[in-house]
Amino acid sequence: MYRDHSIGVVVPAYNEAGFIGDVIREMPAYVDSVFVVDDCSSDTTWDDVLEAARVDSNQHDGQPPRDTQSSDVPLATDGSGSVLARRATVHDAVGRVTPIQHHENLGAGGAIKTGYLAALEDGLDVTATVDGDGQMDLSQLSRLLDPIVDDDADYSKGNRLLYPEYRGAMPTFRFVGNTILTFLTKIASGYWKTMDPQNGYTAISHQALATVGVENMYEYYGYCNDLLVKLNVNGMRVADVAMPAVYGDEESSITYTRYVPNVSAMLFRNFLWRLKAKYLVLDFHPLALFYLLGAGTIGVGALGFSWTLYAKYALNDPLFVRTASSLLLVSIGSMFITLAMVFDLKESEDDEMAVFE
Ligand SMILES: Nc1nc2c(ncn2[C@@H]2O[C@H](COP(=O)(O)OP(=O)(O)OP(=O)(O)O)[C@@H](O)[C@H]2O)c(=O)[nH]1
Ligand SMILES: [Mg+2]
Repeated sequence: MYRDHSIGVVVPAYNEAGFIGDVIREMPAYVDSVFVVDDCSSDTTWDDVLEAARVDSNQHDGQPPRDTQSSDVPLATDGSGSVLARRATVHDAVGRVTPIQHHENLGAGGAIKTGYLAALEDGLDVTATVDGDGQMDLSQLSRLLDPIVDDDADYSKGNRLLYPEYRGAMPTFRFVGNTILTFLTKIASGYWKTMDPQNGYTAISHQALATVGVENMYEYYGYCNDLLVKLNVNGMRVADVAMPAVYGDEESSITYTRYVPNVSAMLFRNFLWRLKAKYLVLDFHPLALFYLLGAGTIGVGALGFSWTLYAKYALNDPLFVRTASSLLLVSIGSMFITLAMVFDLKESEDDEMAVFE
């Protein structure tokens, strides 16, 4: 228990032999349940998990088992068992560690989703996510839990970009990819002050987890970005907690040239869904129309400019009037979009907080 709240930690693990054991053994004593999800590793990750769970359970021997309240959230079923049972085998807990094995490799987001489903069933007050490669400093976990326990936020996440010395620790190619996705996620999610949206060090309240629809979570690497959009539509408060990143001996397996386009496409779909759900269906705000009008006007302006160039070089028509009209349309469209962004920013302004050192 942490300040009278039961705490679960989801640890996704894929080929993390040599790292995962330390993550489990170093889990703070106040954590009640650890859901380690082995994503069909081909190395000794699973054996390491069981061994570390036994060591951890011996260390915590004598502590009374946590009194779990049963979840008030029924998990979706299709007649063949729960979503959780269809995707993974949940083994008996060894002390506070519940080892879970995927039936097939489902990726980092897929492993988080499985862990979230297990945490929801257990009805834990707060569920954190900690990677199995040791990149997250566990002494910082309480800083993610505090905003939720204090009821200042429903979701909190690490932010490795707030201070120059933290940013400096990030390799350049990652920093560029992160900056692009930070900007796109601001637009898509409506959390305009939130940075470093790919940060997998997070904590979420039971209520928020029950609300966001875990069954439909995106399973590729952009799962954190996807979650932010869903949190925004549901009016959840987000805390961005400044913290350093730890880069050690682990090997990066992210292919940024695939990652950035894939996540960008998902964010675009999510953005359109958010506008529709938040501003047209659940409530109404003209900003959704401003966005559409702005995009349409810019589109017409751009087409007009292409025609202008064609007319100039193929038909030798004069350039000036057509160019001026196209530019005017692009400017008007940009004004509509800026206005929409300002309104959108205002809408979620009170739902965002930054936690500094
Ligand atoms: N690469 C990879 N990781 C997975 C997969 N399934 C679960 N994971 C786990 O998801 C977590 C995050 O994956 P990482 O590859 O470390 O992603 P990252 O931390 O954003 O990127 P790095 O900075 O390269 O470590 C780790 O704990 C992995 O073990 C998978 O299919 N592939
Ligand atoms: Mg990692």
